[in-house]
Amino acid sequence: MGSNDKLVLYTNHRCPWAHRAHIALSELGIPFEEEIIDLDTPRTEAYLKVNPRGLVPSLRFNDEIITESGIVSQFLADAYPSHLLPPSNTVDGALRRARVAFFVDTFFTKFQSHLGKFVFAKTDADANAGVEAAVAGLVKEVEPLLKDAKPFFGGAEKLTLAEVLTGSFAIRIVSFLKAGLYPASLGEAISTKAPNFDKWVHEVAKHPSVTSIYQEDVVVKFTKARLASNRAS
Ligand SMILES: N[C@@H](CCC(=O)N[C@@H](CS)C(=O)NCC(=O)O)C(=O)O
Repeated sequence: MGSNDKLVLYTNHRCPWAHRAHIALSELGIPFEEEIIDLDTPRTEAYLKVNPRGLVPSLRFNDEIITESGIVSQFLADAYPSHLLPPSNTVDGALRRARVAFFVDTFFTKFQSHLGKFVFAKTDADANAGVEAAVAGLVKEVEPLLKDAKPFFGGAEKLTLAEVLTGSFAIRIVSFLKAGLYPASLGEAISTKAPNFDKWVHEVAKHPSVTSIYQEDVVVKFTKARLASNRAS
């Protein structure tokens, strides 16, 4: 794509989905403007015209609007071929897309979706069941896919689209364990039963493109408050 392209990212730095677009833009080194959307108040009419769902992120690319974090990230990786993903019209590019898509799908359906239940659970029993299911999915399904990760997906030297799409969740796992938000048993299970993931998650969590907009204290405080209110209700 051309150097005259104008990109505006509608975002909020607290949001793990919007964080995906920031990781992609940082890795691609594309200049962009940022418009912060306040998620604590109703969306403005102007923003609802950009994204009628009222969610972040959205991307304005010249006169076009693209919404949904996975679609925004894939668009950026396709529009600006790079180390994140080779061009799609090559066998290598098509295969990488298949491998990345399978990893990201496995990460979310077998692992992260169970971990997500921890924060939203109303009882300790449900929360612990979520962590147990997450560990089972991690060990059986995610860990084998990171076998050659040295340190990034598929043995890459730099972040790939796989880390663009999962990195914001990886950094939260490390933060939430450190802050005692997730139980220590999760950290122990990761280090003893999923060594490939253990290495990968810590590499990803310290990468500058992943840390750049991440405000750990804000996210941890917000998540602690959410967890407490879910348990109280
Ligand atoms: N599937 C969407 C999810 C985006 C999403 O849930 N964003 C949240 C913030 S993390 C949001 O905008 N929420 C609006 C609200 O809470 O009113 C995506 O991947 O872009």
